[in-house]
Amino acid sequence: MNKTTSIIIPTFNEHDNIKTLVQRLSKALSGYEYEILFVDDNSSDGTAELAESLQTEYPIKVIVRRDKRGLASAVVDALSHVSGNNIIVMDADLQHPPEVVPNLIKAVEQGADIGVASRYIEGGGCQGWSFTRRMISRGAIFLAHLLLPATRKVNDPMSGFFIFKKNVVKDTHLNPAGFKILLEILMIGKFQKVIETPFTFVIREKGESKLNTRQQINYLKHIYSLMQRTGEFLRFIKFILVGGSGVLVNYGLYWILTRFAGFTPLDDASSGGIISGNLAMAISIETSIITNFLLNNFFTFADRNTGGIFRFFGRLLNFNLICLIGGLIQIGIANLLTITLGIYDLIAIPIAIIIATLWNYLLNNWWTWRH
Ligand SMILES: Nc1nc2c(ncn2[C@@H]2O[C@H](COP(=O)(O)OP(=O)(O)OP(=O)(O)O)[C@@H](O)[C@H]2O)c(=O)[nH]1
Ligand SMILES: [Mg+2]
Repeated sequence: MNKTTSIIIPTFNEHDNIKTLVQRLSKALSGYEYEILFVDDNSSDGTAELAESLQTEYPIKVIVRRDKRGLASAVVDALSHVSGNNIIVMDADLQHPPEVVPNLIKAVEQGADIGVASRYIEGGGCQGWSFTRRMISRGAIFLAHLLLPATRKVNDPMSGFFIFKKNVVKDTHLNPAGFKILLEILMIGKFQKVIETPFTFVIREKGESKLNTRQQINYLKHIYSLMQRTGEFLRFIKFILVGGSGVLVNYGLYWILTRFAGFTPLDDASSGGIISGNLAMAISIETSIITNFLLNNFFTFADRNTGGIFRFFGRLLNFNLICLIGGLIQIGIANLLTITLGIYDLIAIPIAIIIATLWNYLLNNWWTWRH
């Protein structure tokens, strides 16, 4: 069994950091079998040359890419050069303390397929971050947890410091845009167990940050691309189709009850339509909620429809509650748009329906059919 750990380190103009990095890694990893792979995107400050000069003393490979840029794609390219079965990814700028690497190796030894050095568990943190950067980071994680359910197992799916077994990415096609390679691996890779180990993301002392607004927009594109590739976008479309079928059930049943089953139509006030018509409507609404629930349970969320009869009824209750609040949201927004803002009702109501539908989808995805 090959026990080598391959440490992939993407670099772009990190000349002033890599010597210290290699020295600290070598100290932290004495007694371990390991190799370091620098993937450099043709830095102009001599990073690759310095890395090559360190090869005489340390187990280092240097890959230089002359026609490409990008952190995540650098990691993917490096994968075809690794000789170890366990692969670590980390930054070159010492923000990922090399002393944490043995803890990541331990995670794999304890049976994890993926080990994440996490800022957002007990004992972890971010040094010197402004309130805004903290909020952006938390918001990015929230978005991933909301839209990409497989990431919910991990508190810090945005971490750039992690380990994984080579098998996790075997026969997969990784295609990340931007910075977030762990996100790609969590969504596309094959794994069972993840262990997180805490670390503090320290301040960069040398060299410059390459994280910019463009990377943050790339992140949104990456989430959308993952939603498409993993079927999460299709799930949303299915939910909408099921919702459409619910409208037909709702309307159709009201028609049957009031025309053929003895209920009085709502507009027939003189012969008791107010009570009987509303009752027919309430029965129709609840029936459509139940048919929507069944279709979503066995179609839209068929892959997450686990557990016995109690879970089933628990979900039905959740679904009812969320749809009820969704209805109130629709009424609230429609009132706000028309009465307070003076918007034409036939424009206001579709807007309110879209918002309520998003609410229904996201909440049910998050809670009723929790992954
Ligand atoms: N090969 C390669 N490496 C890159 C590229 N962009 C960034 N890196 C490396 O990826 C790591 C992380 O980049 P940073 O700029 O430090 O990003 P960050 O740590 O998220 O942001 P800061 O906290 O501002 O430093 C560093 O080792 C960079 O040298 C790139 O386009 N190609
Ligand atoms: Mg950095």
